[in-house]
Amino acid sequence: MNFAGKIKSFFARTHALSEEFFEELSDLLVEGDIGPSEAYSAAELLRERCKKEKISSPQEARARLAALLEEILIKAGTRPPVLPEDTLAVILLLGVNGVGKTTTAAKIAAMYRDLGRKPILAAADTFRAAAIDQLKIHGERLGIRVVAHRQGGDPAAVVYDALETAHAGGGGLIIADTAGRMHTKTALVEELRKIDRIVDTKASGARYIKYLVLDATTGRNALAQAEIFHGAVSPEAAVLTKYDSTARGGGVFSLASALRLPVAYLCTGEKYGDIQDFDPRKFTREFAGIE
Ligand SMILES: Nc1nc2c(ncn2[C@@H]2O[C@H](COP(=O)(O)OP(=O)(O)OP(=O)(O)O)[C@@H](O)[C@H]2O)c(=O)[nH]1
Ligand SMILES: [Mg+2]
Repeated sequence: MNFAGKIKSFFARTHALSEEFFEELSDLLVEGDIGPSEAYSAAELLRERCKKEKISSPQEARARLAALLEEILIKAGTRPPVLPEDTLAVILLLGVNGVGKTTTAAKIAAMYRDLGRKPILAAADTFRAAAIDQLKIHGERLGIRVVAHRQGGDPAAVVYDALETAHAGGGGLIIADTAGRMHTKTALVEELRKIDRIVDTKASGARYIKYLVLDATTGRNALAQAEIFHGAVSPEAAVLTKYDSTARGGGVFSLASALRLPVAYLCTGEKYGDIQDFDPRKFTREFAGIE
């Protein structure tokens, strides 16, 4: 049985809010990819609230659980930023191999194109030749300009060029794909600092956003990746991909409570339209098996 099925049947079969109920719930939350300490704290907090509010039915307890999990997300902040049209914005997509950075770059570009903006895709993944071609194909399909250099080039130089293009053409929005090799912390920091410096000097007034792309199917591993990137490059928010391929996704609560890292977007497929603003209420209710 998948996680959604398990949580539904747990609340359907449990009649009393006993000690075992909260213990079992804590274990179940861990199965849903919430970190063990966060799961324990959530179950404890729920127990206290149910006692205080004299709640005795599992259905009511579930609604309270959803509410308290939603609070955790809201505390970390959630909405994707609104990008003012008169300010240049640079969006950088970061993350390890294969999480969906390039696909997400294309999705975000398509989304802004549909909003009437003129995004530019920057192929700052210069590590693999195929990565540059992959972004160019997206650009052709979407009718979006792609700034690219040769394989092995300097990613920061690609961003520099994209900034020049944006200034010259008035595009105003750069979405940069980056390489997905498993960075060592120092290499990652160095590469990113260089891009930071370019953006700071060349476009000091720009809105500069770093998104950490995380694959929902990797469960607890995604949190470990987030910890490394968070310490090294301080991403503003996460993008959770491949949510269509998992029924769990509880790692989002750990991201929020342990790292204060909110989720900006949820991706649910390989098509350009398969991206949505992260909705904490909807996500939490689904997680708790309410919808
Ligand atoms: N089902 C599903 N597949 C996705 C989603 N996002 C990306 N993918 C797929 O995941 C695979 C990897 O996506 P990429 O965008 O190439 O990932 P990347 O992070 O750029 O990979 P590297 O550049 O190799 O590090 C591709 O087959 C995508 O189609 C999603 O939300 N759902
Ligand atoms: Mg890529």
